[in-house]
Amino acid sequence: MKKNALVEKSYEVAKERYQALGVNVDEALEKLKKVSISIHCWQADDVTGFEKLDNLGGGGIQATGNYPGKARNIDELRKDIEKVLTLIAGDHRLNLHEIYGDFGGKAVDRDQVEPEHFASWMQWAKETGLKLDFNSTSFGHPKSGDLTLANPDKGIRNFWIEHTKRCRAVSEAMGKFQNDPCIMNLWVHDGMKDLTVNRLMYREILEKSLDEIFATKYDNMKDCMESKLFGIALESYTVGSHDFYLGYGAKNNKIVTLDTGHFHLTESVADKISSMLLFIPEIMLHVSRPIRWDSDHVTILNDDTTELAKEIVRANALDRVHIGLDYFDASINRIGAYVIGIRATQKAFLQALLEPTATLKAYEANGQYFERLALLEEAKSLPWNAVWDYFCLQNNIAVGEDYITEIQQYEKDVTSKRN
Ligand code: RNT
Ligand code: ZN
Repeated sequence: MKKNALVEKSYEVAKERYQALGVNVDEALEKLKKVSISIHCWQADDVTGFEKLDNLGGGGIQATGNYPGKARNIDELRKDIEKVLTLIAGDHRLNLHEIYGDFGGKAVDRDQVEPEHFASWMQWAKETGLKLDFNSTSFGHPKSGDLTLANPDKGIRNFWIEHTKRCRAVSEAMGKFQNDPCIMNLWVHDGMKDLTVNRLMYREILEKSLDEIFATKYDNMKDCMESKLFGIALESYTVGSHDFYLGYGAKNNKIVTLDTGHFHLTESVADKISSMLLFIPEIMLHVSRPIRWDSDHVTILNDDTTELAKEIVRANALDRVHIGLDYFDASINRIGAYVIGIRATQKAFLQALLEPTATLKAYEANGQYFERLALLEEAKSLPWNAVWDYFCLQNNIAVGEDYITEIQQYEKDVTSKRN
């Protein structure tokens, strides 16, 4: 039997199996199609960006590996993203960082950025069927140091405040252009390597900086703020901790970003969803995969990812949780890295959408805990994969592992020729 016919046949069988458990598979597929993923632009070039400032310095972030073929300019990055889009189903978003602006070969410092530097991105995104999200960039700059928005030095702090304000204006322009709010993520690495005594003071400064940055109200952009546990060379103290931003978000009605790589490895990020949604308007996700520490490995279909998706679906919160990816593996084919991570995230949401949640909730309400555990176990091996294959077929994209050869071909034709 031909592969497509096999996929269709398996789907029909799977559908009946799910139906018997009260799960509507077609409905799940429709919902999955609407799960929009904010694809991070920085996997394509290892978080380098296209700034023309000579004096790139200052830490904050780091990609490891040197697999050949990274995007060297805007055109190459766009080509790579276009290739990725041919291998995934659904309507998605592209998440840009400020350092990816179209600066036309000019040195535009971070406190000089304007919406016009993203005009070509907006146009291209429109033509490509993508919506844009945005990020201010406080790392990789001579003024980055260990402290940016939380810096007691007024000159440095004001430089980053100005940068972040301008990034909000860029986001507003993007949101207006695409007629859909642009979500702007604010992550600063601010912290200290060693034992920090005045932990309060830096947090007070960060709070004041944020108040100043957010003073302008916009209609076409939404702010979110991302915490971190620690950074390399900043191991002892992070000014913008989870508690800090959760508190700030709850008090000021701001979106909080959860990067799944930014917590203690035994901490469940999935369990945060239902608590946080009671107190903040929305959540932004950076779905990643920590190994030993925040290592930003490619997202895969593991328990962390599936539990996260399930919690969002169980809380009926697909409209309040924005799904973005954040990893940068420079040691493997970068287009492949994108496709694996996006597909894994979609598979996690598909599994969540196919869960017999109503039955599970009823068992729980009745105190039938054996039944709840048994069905949770059985649900893991229900034929969701047949539904996944059908989803790919239905959307005219490579089914199963077929995308491997397509990426190999693109490598042969395109990325291997970059050096
Ligand atoms: C860093 C944060 C942040 C960055 C991007 C590039 O630890 O996760 O989201 O990865 O801004
Ligand atoms: Zn992140």
